[in-house]
Amino acid sequence: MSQPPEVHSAWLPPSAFRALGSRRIRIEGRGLLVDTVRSEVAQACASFGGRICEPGEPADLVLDASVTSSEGFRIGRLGESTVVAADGPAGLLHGLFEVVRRGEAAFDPALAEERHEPALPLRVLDHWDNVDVHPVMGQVERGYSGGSIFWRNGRLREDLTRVRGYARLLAATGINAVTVNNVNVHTTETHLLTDGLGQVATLAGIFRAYGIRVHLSVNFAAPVILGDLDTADPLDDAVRQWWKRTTERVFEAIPDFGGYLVKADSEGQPGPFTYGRDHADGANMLAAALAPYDAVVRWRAFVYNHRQDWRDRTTDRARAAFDHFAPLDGRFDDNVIVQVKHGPMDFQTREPVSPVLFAMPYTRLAVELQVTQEYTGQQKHVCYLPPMWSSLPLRSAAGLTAVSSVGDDPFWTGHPLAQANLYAVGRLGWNPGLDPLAVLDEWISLTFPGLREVLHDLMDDSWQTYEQYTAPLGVGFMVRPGHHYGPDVDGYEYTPWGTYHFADRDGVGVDRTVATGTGFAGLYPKPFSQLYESRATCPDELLLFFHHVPYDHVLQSGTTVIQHIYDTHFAGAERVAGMRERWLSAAGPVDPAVHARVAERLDEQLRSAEEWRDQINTYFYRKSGIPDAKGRTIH
Ligand code: GCW
Repeated sequence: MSQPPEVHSAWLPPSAFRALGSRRIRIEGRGLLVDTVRSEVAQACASFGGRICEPGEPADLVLDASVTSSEGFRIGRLGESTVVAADGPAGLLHGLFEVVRRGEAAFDPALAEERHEPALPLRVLDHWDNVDVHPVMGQVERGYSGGSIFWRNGRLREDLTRVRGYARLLAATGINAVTVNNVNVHTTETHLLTDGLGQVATLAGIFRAYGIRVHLSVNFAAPVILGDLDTADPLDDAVRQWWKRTTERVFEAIPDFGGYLVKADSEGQPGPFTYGRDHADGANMLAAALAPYDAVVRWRAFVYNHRQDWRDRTTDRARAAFDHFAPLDGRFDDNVIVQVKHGPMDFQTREPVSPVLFAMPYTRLAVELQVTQEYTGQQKHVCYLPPMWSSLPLRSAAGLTAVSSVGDDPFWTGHPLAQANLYAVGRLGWNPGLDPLAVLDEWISLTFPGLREVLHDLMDDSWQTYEQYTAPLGVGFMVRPGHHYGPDVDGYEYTPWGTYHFADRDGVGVDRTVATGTGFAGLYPKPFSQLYESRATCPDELLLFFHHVPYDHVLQSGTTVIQHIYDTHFAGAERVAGMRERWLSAAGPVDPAVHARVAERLDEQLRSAEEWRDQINTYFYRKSGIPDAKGRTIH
C-alpha cells in the first residue's frame, strides 16, 4: 500500500529550532500558552541537545511571562542571557517564535533591546470551508489546496493532527484568530451555531493552545433556517432574544469565542434588507448579543447588485460598498468591525485602495485580503502578493483579515511557494511596516534555506509578472466565468456581474470620472480624487480602472495603451519561461517532492501565461486593427 504523502513542515522545519534547542532555557510563567511554550522548547531540546533549566539556574535564554493579556514582549540581553520578557502568556509565545526566526542571531551578545507588539489587535484568517461538499463550489469555496483541514464527510474530521500543526504555523506568524466556515453559510453550516457547536468547540480547544481564537460565519436568517422563528428582522424582540440566548450558549461551550462574521445581502445571502432595515441595524443586533463578552461582529462591506443589467451604464459595482456603508458611519456599535475588501471590486490583481477605508472615521474597519489566489493564479502560478498589500492603509485599521489558502494538500497551499503569502499576512498584520521582500526573505530562510537566490529570483516580482500577462492597466477580470481561471476577455462583458471593460474598436476602460463617468473617482479624499480624475495624472497601472481611453492614448511611460498591452504580454510570458528554466536548473539542493511540485506548476503557469498573452494580444489587435510596432507574432 502506498503511504500518504508526508505533510510539509512549511516555515517550522525541525532545523529552525536548532539555535534554540541546543541551549539552556529557563521558562517562567503560568498558563496554557506558557505550557505550549514549554512543550515547544522541550521538543526542540530533545532534538538538539539543550535542556530546560530549573528556576534560578543560569540559562542562555530566559523566557519570562507576566500575567496580562497583552501580546507584546521585549527581547534583549541581560548578562550572558538572551531574555524575552513578555507582557503575558500570548506575548511569550510570540517571543518564542521571534527567537526561532532569528536563529543564532538571537544569542548574539550584541543583541539590542527591542519591544514588539502587534499593530493590529485582530489578525484573522477566514476559511471559506464548507462542512459539506457544495455541488458547485466543492468543499472549500475558491480553494486550490484540496479539501478542508477541518471538515470531512459532513462533520469534523476525526484526526485533527493537521489542525494542531496549522495552529502552530499560524501562531508563528502572529495570527490570533481563525474563522472555521465559509461566509456563504449553507444549511449544514448554519447548524454549527447550535447543534453543531460541539465541533466548533473541539476546534477552539486546539487553536486555544496556540493563542488563536475561533470565529464563526453565521447566517443572518439563522433564526428562521433553524426553524425557531418566522422572521429574522433585526429589530424584532423575539429575534433579538434568540440571538442573545444562542450567543450565551456559544460562550458556555467556548468561553473565549472570538465572534461572528457576516456576509449579508450579498450574492444571495440573507440580510436586513428583507425587513426594510439597514446594515447598521443588522450588525448592531448581533453586537448587542455579543456585548457581554470580549468578542466582535465582523460585518462585511462586500455588498453590491449581482443582478445588474450590463446595458445600464449608471450602475458601477466599484461604488457599491461606499454607497451602502459610508452613510452609516458612526451608527455601528463599538464591538462591530466593518470588514472591507482591499479594493473596490473584488480581489483583482490591481485595484486602487477601497475608498471605504477613508470614508468611515467613526467606525472600526478591518481590511480583507485574499490569500487564496482566486484571481491571482489559483496557486498554479507563482504570485507573491505582499508588494500589492504594502500600499494599504493598514496601520489605522482595527484588524487585518485574509481568506485562507490552506487545504489538506501535503504542502498546505497546493503550490509550495504560495505558503509565503500565508506567512506574510500574519507578519504584516503584526507589523504593517515590514518590507514585503524582507518578509519573503524570512520565509525563505526558514522554509527553504538552501534556495535563497533562486526563490528571490522567482518570487520577488512575481505579482508584477502575473499582472503583465493578464488583464491590462487595472481593467480587471477578463477571466473565465465561474471558476475564474485563465483568459476570457468578454467572458463577463454581457453578464449581470458588473465587471465590464467596455472595449470597442476605438478604446477600452471604464469611465469612473466625476466629469463624464460614474463619479467613483470623486469618492476619494483629495488629492487622490484629483489624481484619479485626470488621465494625465492617473497612475498608468490604474488608467483603465478609471478611464476609457483610445488605444493610441500615450501613457506616462511614453508608450501607447495598445503597445503597452502587446509589450507587457510578451514580456510577462517570456519572464515565466525564464522562471521555469531557472527552477529546472536549481534541481540540486531541492527536496525532490518540492522540486517536482513546483516544476509541474511552472509548466502550467507557462502554458497559461502564453494562453493569456495570445488571447489578450489577438483580442486587442482585432478590436483596434493597430499592429505591434515590434512586428512580433500576434495570431
Ligand atoms: O470573489 C467573490 C468570490 C466568491 C466569494 C465572494 C465573497 C465567498 O468569487 O466565491 O464568496 O467573493 O467574497 O463573498
